Amino acid sequence: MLTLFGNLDSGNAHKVQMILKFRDLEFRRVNVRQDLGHPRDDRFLKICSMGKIPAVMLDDGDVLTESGALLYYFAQNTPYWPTDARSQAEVLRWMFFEQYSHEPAIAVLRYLKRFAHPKDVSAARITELEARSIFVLDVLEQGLKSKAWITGGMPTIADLALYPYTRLADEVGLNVQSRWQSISDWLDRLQQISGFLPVYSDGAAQVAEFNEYFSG
Ligand SMILES: N[C@@H](CCC(=O)N[C@@H](CS)C(=O)NCC(=O)O)C(=O)O
Repeated sequence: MLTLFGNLDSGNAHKVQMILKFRDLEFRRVNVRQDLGHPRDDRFLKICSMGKIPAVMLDDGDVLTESGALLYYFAQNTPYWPTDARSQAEVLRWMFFEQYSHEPAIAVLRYLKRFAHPKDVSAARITELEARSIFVLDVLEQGLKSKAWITGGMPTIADLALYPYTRLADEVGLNVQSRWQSISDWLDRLQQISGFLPVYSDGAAQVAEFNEYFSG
């Protein structure tokens, strides 16, 4: 069975859960928790030298990391990864935007507001990230104005990549429903796809705690 290393607070891990559920692929989850320092534990670093979740161990023991690479891998031969080069480039364009602009604004803001120790968080940094988060949501709103999905008429892994941290933006005081109508409609649309897994939900068939898995 596939093994996903990640926790339920992580939007990056949630992207992988989403594609696995859409693909109806069974997996177990190892609960790798940032608040307990698990990503930098030597035992985890042997699996993922980058020290980040999500990571997926395939049936043959091979390990793949990075949420975008995992989305790409599991979307092969499905409508979530289009077949022509221009459409693929469009999907990648939005996925790079997610990794370079969207996630570093909203996910980092969420991390600082929800999980970091207040002494490590400056008001100036919060103000800067709030402005960047508003900017990326404006970009996404523009992108979704005239289409159902971010790259056109069909949902792709670009939508899955953008979903979790956009959905979680309300946790940092960015009320998507009242300010970004096209994004709000897109969130509703995605949530209606058969097999959709809501944020914070566990799609795993089995869950192992970190120490349990690594002592086994
Ligand atoms: N580019 C990576 C980012 C992964 C990432 O930042 N993961 C966070 C949790 S959401 C993490 O593991 N942080 C642990 C750390 O940096 O110590 C991806 O998209 O998978």
